[in-house]
Amino acid sequence: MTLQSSISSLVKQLASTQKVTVLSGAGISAESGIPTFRGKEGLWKKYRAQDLATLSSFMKDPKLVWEWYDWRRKIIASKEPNPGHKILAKWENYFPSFVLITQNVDGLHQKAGSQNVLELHGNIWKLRCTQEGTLFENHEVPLKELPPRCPQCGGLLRPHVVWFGESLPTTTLNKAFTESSRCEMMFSIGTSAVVQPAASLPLKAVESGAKVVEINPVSTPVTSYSEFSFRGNAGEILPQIDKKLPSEHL
Ligand code: BJW
Repeated sequence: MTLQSSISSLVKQLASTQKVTVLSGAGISAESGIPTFRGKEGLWKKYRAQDLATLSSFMKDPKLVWEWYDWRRKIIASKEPNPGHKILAKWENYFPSFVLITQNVDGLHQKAGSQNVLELHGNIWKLRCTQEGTLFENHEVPLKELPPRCPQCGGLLRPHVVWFGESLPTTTLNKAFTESSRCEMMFSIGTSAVVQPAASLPLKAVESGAKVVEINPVSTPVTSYSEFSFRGNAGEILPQIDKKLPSEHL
């Protein structure tokens, strides 16, 4: 099947699909210029996850961990959503039920206009007090003081992200599993699908009777059970799907 005939076949099914759930990962922001984690140019090729993305590494050297996050915040602050983010924002108002679950912490889905985003791994623009748990939204780039301190109690602030070995936010995770099990079509976009528990969501969908659509330049564990597997960039494939959709949903 050619790319265009696969897209046409998917669009035929999407036209009568009421419930769509999407799981996105770092790859959807790659075309905006934000590095992914794995793969040739991934962050984990240059930096060790165990030195920068665990609570113990943070407690050992908060300044080092914050320097890395401050550098990433600087990169992200200068980037804009790409056509992939924008189509997903548009689909929120197109499908009768549309849920966007993301592993990304960059906030680009919201910047593109998505309003209901389930952030599984937190948000890099929020800081959390390690003493009292208070959350602060903070867009300062670069941060004035590294590591930053809580303006209320002076405690150490940490990035409000989920590190390895930490639990995902319970309510958000439960919603993500519910929405994966009740959808008719689940998109897995720009994720290597190796980090648990997020990686189990497309599997949950397929086990609950949904069809899975993958968009990724390379194959992943999701490929084997996907009904449609598009080998390409999200910012190119999503606009092609969108272009073929009827202007209004049935
Ligand atoms: C494109 C593209 C384009 C490129 N268009 N696509 C052994 C077995 C099973 C589980 C475990 C295990 N040992 C430990 C665990 C648990 C662990 C885990 O899953 N580890 C695995 C790596 C083995 N998980 C956890 O610790 C989680 N917590 C948890 O499970 O708690 C309970 C528990 C604790 C301890 C033990 C057991 C249970 C927490 C996970 C937290 C992940 N945190 C990070 C950092 C977030 C903060 C930050 O940003 O700094 O989250 S790691 C990093 O990976 C980040 C991402 O959200 C996450 C997923 O990555 P993603 O999004 O898939 O990106 P990539 O780079 O991997 O892939 C990009 C893809 O895009 C590629 O496929 C490209 O091809 C593609 N692409 N351009 C479309 N234009």
